[in-house]
Amino acid sequence: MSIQENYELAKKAYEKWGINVDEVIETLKNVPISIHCWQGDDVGGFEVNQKELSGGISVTGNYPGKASTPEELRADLEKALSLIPGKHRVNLHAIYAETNGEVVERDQLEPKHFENWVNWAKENGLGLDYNPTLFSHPKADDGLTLSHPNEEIREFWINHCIGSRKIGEYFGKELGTPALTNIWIPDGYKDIPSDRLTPRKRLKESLDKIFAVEVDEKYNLDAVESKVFGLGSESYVVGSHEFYLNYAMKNDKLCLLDTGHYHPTETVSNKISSMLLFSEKLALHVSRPVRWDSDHVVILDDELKEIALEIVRNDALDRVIIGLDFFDASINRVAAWTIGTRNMIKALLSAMLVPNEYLKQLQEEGNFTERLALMEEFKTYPFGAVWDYYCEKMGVPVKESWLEEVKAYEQEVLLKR
Ligand code: RNT
Ligand code: ZN
Repeated sequence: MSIQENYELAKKAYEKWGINVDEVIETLKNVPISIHCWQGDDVGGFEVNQKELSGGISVTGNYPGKASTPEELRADLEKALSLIPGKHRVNLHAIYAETNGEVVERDQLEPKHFENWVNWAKENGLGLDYNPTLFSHPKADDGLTLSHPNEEIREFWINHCIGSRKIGEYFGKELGTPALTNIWIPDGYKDIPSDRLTPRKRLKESLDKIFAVEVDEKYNLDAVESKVFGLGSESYVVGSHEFYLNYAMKNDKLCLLDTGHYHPTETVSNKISSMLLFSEKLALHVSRPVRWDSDHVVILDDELKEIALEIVRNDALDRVIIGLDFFDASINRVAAWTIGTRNMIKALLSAMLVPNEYLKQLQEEGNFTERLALMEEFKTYPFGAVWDYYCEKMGVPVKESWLEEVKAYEQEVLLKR
């Protein structure tokens, strides 16, 4: 049976439940995923005085073919994007600036250092998002940045963050879609602190200074990302969930929830509805923690599906900004992007192919038997047939055939580096 025939059959099965599959496909087409550039080079970046990755995050593996120039990274991204259905965004970090071999301190970075990225984004019809980089730098060696006791160090990072918001604004203006500029800092302590308050007070003051500078929200949206622990900050993280949740609510900023930044039995899927009741927009870093914040490639697991359901059934596709955040150097990096992003899209599609309104109604009526029965039965509905049709329609490889393209790219490009 052809993809089309399978699709027609699947469509009938869903239509019985009032799901308009053609409409679902139209909706899905317009949901952008922000693809993180840093999977392509193990969070390396292109700084002239490149330092080792720090900040309590870590990439393991040494799969060959890592991108080491902006041209290579963009070529790899283009390859991955050609295997992923839909129009998406690329998420950059300050360390991916292009400075023509010159040393440019992070607090001196300007839009011009991202001109090539912007031109490339225009050519490829992509939006761009941004992150200041507050790690892999001598001024972050103490494991403290915006909350550092030393004022000079704090000022340096404050200025870097202000400059970053302007770079985000530049992206938004040039590309006609607002950039999300997300601040994540590694600040914390390995061992039990004797004072939890003072560093948090300093972080609060630093953020106030960063956001005191006017940047047009039409072009740039600010987000803050919390964390529960990192390597070397096991006992205390200054920018905890409660810290940023309160900060964001009071100051009208976006909270960014990274799925690897909570206690192991705590789920981001269960947080989305609460967040949406109190703020217009919410940002996500979809990642996969395995026993810890390990940043494994996103798979189509129960939590990913639940996150997608929470976005879809709460009608929040334009309120939740979906970004990815994983870095695995033990497998082909183009494949890592492709697998992770396709899975995110699959999860959204599968969430749209559920009679969400009817299931809500059953819950309201207290009919938990039918609720459970249907939720389970829908797990084996022919979602794969719709996914295959969607890939074909969007002009990207169907099923695992994308892997052949990655293998060829590996032979022709990656292994020759
Ligand atoms: C670290 C945070 C952060 C980084 C990126 C590189 O734990 O998740 O988002 O992964 O900024
Ligand atoms: Zn993250």
